[in-house]
Amino acid sequence: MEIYSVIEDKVRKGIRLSRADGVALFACQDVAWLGMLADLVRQRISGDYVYFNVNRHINLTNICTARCRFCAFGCDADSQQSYEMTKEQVLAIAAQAAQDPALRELHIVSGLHPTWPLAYYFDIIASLKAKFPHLHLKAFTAVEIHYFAKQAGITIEETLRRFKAAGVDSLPGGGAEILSDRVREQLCPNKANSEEWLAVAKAAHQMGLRSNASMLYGHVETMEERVDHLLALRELQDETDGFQTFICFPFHPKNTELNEAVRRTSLWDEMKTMAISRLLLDNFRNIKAYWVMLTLPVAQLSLGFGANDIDGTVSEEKIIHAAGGKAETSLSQAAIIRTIRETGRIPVERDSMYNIIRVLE
Ligand code: V47
Repeated sequence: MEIYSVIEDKVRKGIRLSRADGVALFACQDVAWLGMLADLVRQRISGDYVYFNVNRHINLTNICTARCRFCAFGCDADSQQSYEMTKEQVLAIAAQAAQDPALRELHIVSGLHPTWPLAYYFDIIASLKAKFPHLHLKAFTAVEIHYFAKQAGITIEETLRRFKAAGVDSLPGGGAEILSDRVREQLCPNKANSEEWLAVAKAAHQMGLRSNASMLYGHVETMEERVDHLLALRELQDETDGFQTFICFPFHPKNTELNEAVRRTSLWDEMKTMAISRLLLDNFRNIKAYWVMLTLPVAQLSLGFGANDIDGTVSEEKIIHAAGGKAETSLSQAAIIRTIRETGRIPVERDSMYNIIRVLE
């Protein structure tokens, strides 16, 4: 049997795909077939529900010591674009967002600030928790946690333990980029490496903090490196079952150092990558089509390529818009619900742990 018939047979029987299968899938240009297979797995794992949540992004600062070559958001302290939020500003943003009684989550991701002490972050988290105990705080990527621990000279476990005690409820999935030291050496040598990113996720899961996983693709990586990235996540998920969702981020080159060298990848590649992620990550319940990154029509199309989650209302996205992101910076619940309904699926409002708030049959 040729490899694609073998793969289809495996998917239909629920047999795990191998590395060679993953590489073969990336070489396949039959995007309709890939979508059909991914949709079959999506249907089997999560049925017709498509999840969204009501959330607010807050980026405490864009000053960043890592200065990754793919990032247009981070800058040096003396840049004209740099900003730092005070605790009062953060609380004011949260208070304004919390006027919407539907708000359930604050998503907090920032640059790696050179001088802010760890106590500053604990204070912000503890103050947010005290004022808004009903809000889930999804805060600090594995890269940030790794950086904070190093700065403070304490272990990853101790850093996570203190953040959990202060009020962090889960970790967002950013900073994974491509888990390959070759790629990281080229793109982001000044932050957690592959092993360190995975070690933080594992430590978080082991202490009961769930996290998300992501992949930033469409830059200097090979297809084999995409497959190895997905398999590294799958292996850790086998061990901990602590990842809630997987998100793939197509690289946006505008205003980054790579703008001249790399073109934004195609819609074709975006759909293939979405589908192959769904197929390889057989132990992930949720695949998120992050509309901010993809734009809303592409996020909608992704629901036919394995995705079952469309993220949230977001409000004021900064990271992707700095890199030329074309989607809105915020969406109403009505727009999200309409987008899901147009696909014939059932919109489901969820909380940050994927508990169902309401099913909009
Ligand atoms: O870590 C940065 C990526 C991430 C670019 O966990 C870029 O639910 C494309 O973590 N082109 C930050 N991607 C966003 C993030 C996130 C967003 C939404 C939901 C969740 C979640 C997490 O964005 C970074 C990096 O991987 N990124 N620059 C760029 N130019």
